[in-house]
Parts: sequence; structure tokens; C-alpha cells
Amino acid sequence: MATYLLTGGCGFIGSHLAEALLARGDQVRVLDDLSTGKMENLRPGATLIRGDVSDAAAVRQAMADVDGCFHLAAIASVERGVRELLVTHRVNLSGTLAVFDAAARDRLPVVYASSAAAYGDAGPLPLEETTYPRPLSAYGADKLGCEQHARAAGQVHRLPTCGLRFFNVFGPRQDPKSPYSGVISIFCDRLSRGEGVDLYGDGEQTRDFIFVADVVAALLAAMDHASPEAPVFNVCTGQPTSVRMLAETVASLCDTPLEIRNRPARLGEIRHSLGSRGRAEASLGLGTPVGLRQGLAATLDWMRQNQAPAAPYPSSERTSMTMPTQSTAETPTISSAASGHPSLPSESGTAASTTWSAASDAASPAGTLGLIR
Ligand code: NAD
Ligand code: UD2
Repeated sequence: MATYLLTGGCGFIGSHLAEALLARGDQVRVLDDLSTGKMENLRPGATLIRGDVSDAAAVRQAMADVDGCFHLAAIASVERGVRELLVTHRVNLSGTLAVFDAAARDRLPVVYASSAAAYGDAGPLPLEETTYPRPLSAYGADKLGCEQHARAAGQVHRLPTCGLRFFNVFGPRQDPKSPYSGVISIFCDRLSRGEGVDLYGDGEQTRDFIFVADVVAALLAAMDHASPEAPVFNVCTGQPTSVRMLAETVASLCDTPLEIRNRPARLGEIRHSLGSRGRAEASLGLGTPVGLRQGLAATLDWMRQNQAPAAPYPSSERTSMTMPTQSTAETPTISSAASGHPSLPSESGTAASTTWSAASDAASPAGTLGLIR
């Protein structure tokens, strides 16, 4: 049994990783400022330190006595990086440096989230890790910066790291309501309600959509590959899907007519994004990724269980679950999902549950794929 610091553990991907670590008996300490993460994403059994990853003292404190760190905390939005350059840079690059600095003291292994955004408009497709990156956004440039600093920390401090370039990740718990939501969460939310969807541009742009369970499998495997050589791996399916095809597939799974509202193409968008799985398959030993339809069915299944208009608890009980607000990270607030929130609702809105798959297994065939491998 190991103890891991998981930054961003109240976010979409982090909550699934926490679940997988806890299920195999590891201890999970989460560092999260709850800026985009949610308290209800804190998995029962995990401990939360509410603090800012760019606060070096808070990170050092959170890193005490752990065996390694999964670093996922970031402002995961290209658009916010455009509007709030210095804020996102502080979290996305300086926050990663704070993690590397704290880990370097004891040479603790760090697995961190990079992004396909580091490639920008590099080519040709599929993108290999050896492709020369050409980021198009500050977000992508900062993620590439994390990789460069990982290499430098490996050379200077012998810090073992492993970077994962996630492509377009989707699955249960991805928030469809934020202005930065991923297209799959938006389409699943709208179409499962019988509403229309917006299509930016001609809809023929393609993405490499990867289900969150496969991302978790890559994160777990990467911990054994952290090294001072600072390896970097794509986390992708190698399968392109056009946005129009995606809309049609979700509509057919929802058994609803597809109403498309055509919108102008987003500025600065990448036309095609497709990764090569070769290096990750060879080194991390990853299996065949979950198919798009299967992942979509699981996502829709979760969404239907969470779209009920009535909240699972009366608002007064929800208020009691809220963490005390804190203005600085110098005195991080610590709480435990198990002891502090014994009645955290499961995503099905029923009794507390430690795993998402337990609720969904019974509810749909898609649930049989589970999230933990
Ligand atoms: P998310 O927004 O759901 O999770 C990010 C978490 O980090 C949240 O819980 C948030 O509260 C926390 N956080 C943000 N700023 C923080 C700060 N200053 N201090 C402490 N915690 C902070 O996003 P996600 O989709 O789960 O992304 C996880 C990681 O994966 C990020 O590093 C992101 O850049 C990367 N990534 C995601 C995708 C994707 O498709 N979702 C693609 C490429 C890379
Ligand atoms: C994703 C990541 C981003 C970065 C980038 C790497 C998300 C949310 N964003 O940006 O953080 O890692 O990949 O290259 O995962 N679209 C529609 N209708 C909608 C919403 C989106 O047509 O309602 C289109 C959009 O114009 C784009 C595609 O769907 O062509 C995917 O959009 P996205 O926001 O899910 O992700 P992307 O690839 O822009």
C-alpha cells in the first residue's frame, strides 16, 4: 500500500484516479483549491487539503510522507489561457514547478498531466511523441514547459517524472455546464434532454476522444515509468472522429432526432487532432481502449442518473458539506471524505458509494465496462 499526493483530485479525471487508487488499497491525499473541482468529487476515503498548487509552501506540506505524486491540478482551459494569461501561467507552469521542487527533495516520482495542446498545429498525423511541438495557445505552451522542466529536474536533481499528453478526455463526472466544457459532455447533456446542439464550423474537424478509464489506466502505469529521463507519452485512441459524426452517434444512442445549429468556426482551432498510441502501448503496456460508443453509453448512463431536477439532498444538508472558505493556502484546510462527509451522495443520488461503476453496472450494459482495471 502506498500513499499518493493527488493534485486536482476533486476534478473530473482526478476523481476517477482517486477512486482507482483507493480501490487497490492505496492512500490518497488530495490537494485542490476547488476552483473547478467539486467537493462531491472527493472520493470517500480520500483526504482533502484545500490549497493552491502554485503555493510552494502548501505543496511542500502536502507532499510530506508520500510515496509519489500524481499532478493533475491545472486551469484546463485554452480559452481562459487567452483571457487570463498570467493567472493560468501561474497555476499551470509555476504550479508544476512547485510540485517538482517539493518532490525533488526526496526524489519522489511525479506523474503529471500534459496535453495534446502541446502539439498545436504540428504534423503529420498521427502525432508521435517525437513530432516537433508547435503549441498554438498559452495553455499548450505551458504544458510543453512542464515537460521541459521535467527534463531539467531529471538532469539536475535526478527527479523521476513521467508526462502524459492527454487528448480529448470524456466520461462520467465531466461537467457539461461550464463555458469550457468538452464537446462530449455538452452533446450528451443536450441530446439526452432532447435539445439541439451547436456545431462550430462545418463539423468535419476531427478529435481523438479517449474514455476516462483509459486515462486512469495510463496514469497508474506511468507511475512505474517515472524516471530522470522524463519520458512523455500520448494518451489517445489513435481513432479520429468528426464532431458531426459524434453528434450523430450521441443522438442515435439517445434515440432522439438530431437538431443542429450551425455556428461559426472557433478562432484558432486545430482542424484535426489525432495521436499515435505506439509508444504508450509498447512501454506502458496499455490494452485496447474503450470504444467511442461504449464510452458514450457509459457517459449517458451517468448523465441520466444525475440530471434529475431534484437535488439528492435538501439544500440545508448540502450546505453542511461545504468546506470552510479559505483565502490563502498557507494554512491548508484538511478534511476527509470518509470522516468529514459520511453521507456524500453517490452519483446515482442514492446511498453513499465509493465507486461510480457499482451504481451503473446494474443500470446499463455500459456499466459492465467499469472504470477500474
Ligand atoms: P478539471 O478542471 O476537472 O480538474 C482540475 C482540478 O484542478 C480541479 O479539481 C480544480 O479545482 C483543480 N485546480 C485548479 N487550479 C488549482 C490550483 N491553483 N490549486 C489547486 N487545485 C487547482 O480538469 P480535468 O479535465 O480533470 O483535467 C485534469 C488535468 O488533465 C489537467 O492538468 C488538464 O490540463 C489535463 N488535461 C485534460 C484534458 C481533458 O480533455 N479533460 C485534456 C488534456 C489535458
Ligand atoms: C481540447 C481540450 C483543451 C486542449 C485541446 C488540445 C477540452 C474541453 N478541451 O480542446 O483543454 O487540451 O483539446 O488540443 O477537452 N464543438 C462544437 N460544439 C460544441 C462544443 C465544441 O462543435 O458545443 C467543437 C469544437 O469547435 C471543437 C470540437 O468540438 O472542434 C472539440 O471541442 P472541445 O472544446 O471539446 O475540445 P478542443 O479540442 O477544442
